[in-house]
Amino acid sequence: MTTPELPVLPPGFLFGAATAAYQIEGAADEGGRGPSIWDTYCRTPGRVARGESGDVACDHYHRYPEDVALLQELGVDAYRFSIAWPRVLPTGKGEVNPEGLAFYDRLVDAVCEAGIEPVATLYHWDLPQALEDEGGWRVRSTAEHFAEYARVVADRLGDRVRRWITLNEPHCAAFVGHAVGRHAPGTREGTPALAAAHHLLLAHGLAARELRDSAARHGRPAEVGITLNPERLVPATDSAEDAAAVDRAETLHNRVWLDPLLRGHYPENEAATWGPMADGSYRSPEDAATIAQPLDFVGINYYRPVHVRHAPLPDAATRTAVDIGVEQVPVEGVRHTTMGWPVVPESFTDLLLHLHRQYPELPPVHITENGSAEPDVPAADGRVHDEDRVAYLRDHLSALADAIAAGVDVRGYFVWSLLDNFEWAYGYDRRFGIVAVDYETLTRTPKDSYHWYREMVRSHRERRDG
Ligand code: GBH
Repeated sequence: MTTPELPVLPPGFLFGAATAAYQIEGAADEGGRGPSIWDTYCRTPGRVARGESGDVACDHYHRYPEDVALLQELGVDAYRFSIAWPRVLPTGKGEVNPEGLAFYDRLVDAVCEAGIEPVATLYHWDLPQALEDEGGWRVRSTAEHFAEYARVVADRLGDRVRRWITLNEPHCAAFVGHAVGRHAPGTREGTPALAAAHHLLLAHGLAARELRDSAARHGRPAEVGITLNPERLVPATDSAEDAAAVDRAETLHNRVWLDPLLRGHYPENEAATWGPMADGSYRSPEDAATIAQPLDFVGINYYRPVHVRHAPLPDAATRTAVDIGVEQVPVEGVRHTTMGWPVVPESFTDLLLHLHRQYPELPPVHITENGSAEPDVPAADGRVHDEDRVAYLRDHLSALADAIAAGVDVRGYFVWSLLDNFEWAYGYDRRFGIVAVDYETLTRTPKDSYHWYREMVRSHRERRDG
């Protein structure tokens, strides 16, 4: 393996790996789990490539001891996983399912016994279907039920889980789910998508309170954060029109989350971005303070830059919350992954510096996801020589080190993903794992990138201890 130089991160920096429940667990009908909006979406013809679903996925629900052993061998400090709300509360509220909680109990025990810190995400897109039937994220009651769920989980796991992530990428849950329609529930709406965004923020705030209350009641430490996917937005030209397009896109992707979370109000160009769609009818005056609670950290998922230009608006009658007069343009002259995403490590540095300058109040950052999907062809020797992924990880960790050197307070990095898994609407053929999964035999095979990352973590620790 060619590892010219390994990126150097500061002492105390945390290394981890990440996964999400619906993408790896399988066992969709076992252990009393209720259906989620992703079960429904996957069963709707034409939604997911080849009609695939998370029904079996990596069968992590049964094979978690093997996966924890892989993490231990990898030598990471922390493991970021998500808890499936419909396993804990099959209809999203009311009666707790003891079997569901018991699974996470066993998982957390195994992770701790391996000497790894468990970092739990409460919501990685698997809303209980019963709550969707009552309006889902479009209605306020879903945020209240989320808080109840947060309390149940914190009371049970809070003796071992110290770091909590309330939501993963609420941008995708709100806008890809309710406006683009490429994620569950798969609708194309205007104001209801903006209401979903607001109720996700509210859910975060209410849950943050519950997590801290639970910790205080039990006399335990707790750190609360949220994971966002802010975009590095680059104008296609230096025209004033494209600059205005970037400004609106910044609001749709970044400011609509960061302004309420860090500053207690929505961005001032809300009306310029959404017009009458952002009527605020779903907001109540005390929500701002609930949302803007102090954050112990913010999680950032980064994969690629997005280049955009001005575009005409569709008819008012068909306009959704993502129709803001902006269109994406291809990024030329760089390699693209199997997701069709351009590989531009410098823009990772740029994004972090941009956020750091724009939000002086930004709390410490954890990179909660970064990685790449590659066509990992197993070699004759039985190994997977994924040198493109090794280069991606190395170059992005260097870009991260550059951002830290320039003053951004980043405390940790979680590679996406430990395992090849169910890549949402793309199904199983997009592979992000540092461990290959054979979906017929469910055999796990560490790729070269796994060995490289292991070496990276080892050399970091040696520097720290040595
Ligand atoms: C993350 O999402 C997720 O947290 C993780 O579960 C996932 O496996 C991983 O990254 C890799 O994709 O608006 O129709 O063009 C990635 C964020 C990127 C999801 C862009 C939605 C846009 C869909 N996403 N994508 S669309």
